Amino acid sequence: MEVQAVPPPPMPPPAGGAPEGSSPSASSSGQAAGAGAGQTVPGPGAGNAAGPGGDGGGGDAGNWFASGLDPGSRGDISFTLVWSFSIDAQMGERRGGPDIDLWIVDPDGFRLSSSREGAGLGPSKNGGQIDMDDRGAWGDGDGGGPERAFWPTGGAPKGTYVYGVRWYLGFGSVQYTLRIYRGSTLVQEKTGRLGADQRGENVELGRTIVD
Ligand SMILES: [Ca+2]
Repeated sequence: MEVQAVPPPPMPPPAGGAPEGSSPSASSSGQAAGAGAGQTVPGPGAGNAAGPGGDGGGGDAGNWFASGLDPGSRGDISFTLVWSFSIDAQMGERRGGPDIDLWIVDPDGFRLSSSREGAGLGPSKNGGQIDMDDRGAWGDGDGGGPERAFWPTGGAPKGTYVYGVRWYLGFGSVQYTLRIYRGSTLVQEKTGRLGADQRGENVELGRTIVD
């Protein structure tokens, strides 16, 4: 299931376009999440986490963050996941690309996951939910995300949120960018590679605290 509560993303770049150009470090910048930490949300054209370059890819990670259409920065805390992938790795017929998933375990122990295996999209009792799941070639999405989760203003429980990504279906590998916002402030960003060889594994990327 895919729920789209925002306008659809721009069309992905054609084959031969640019895959992820993320930083060489496999993860992280910006530890959370104290008052005043982090940086403001970049405006249109800024903060492109998936810039051009590379050898032919798909997904619209760069478009989303560069176009100002980043669907994060809502509620008390929100998570946005995008990824880019190689069209050449999609066996010809799966041009929508891999389906990777976002997961979060909230301070109450509730697991939100777009994989929906022993988890759910929510809403949880505290209002947390995944309201967008890009299933790539296996759904209506075009691959690349965004996927997003958020807790509405005044609803997010205090405590530690553990979050990560999961390979669900597809071929090859992706370069992902996961951003976490407290309100409209970007407080963490994780980038890295996820591959089909990690299918089914809940890869933990980090933790963030709401206090
Ligand atoms: Ca997905």
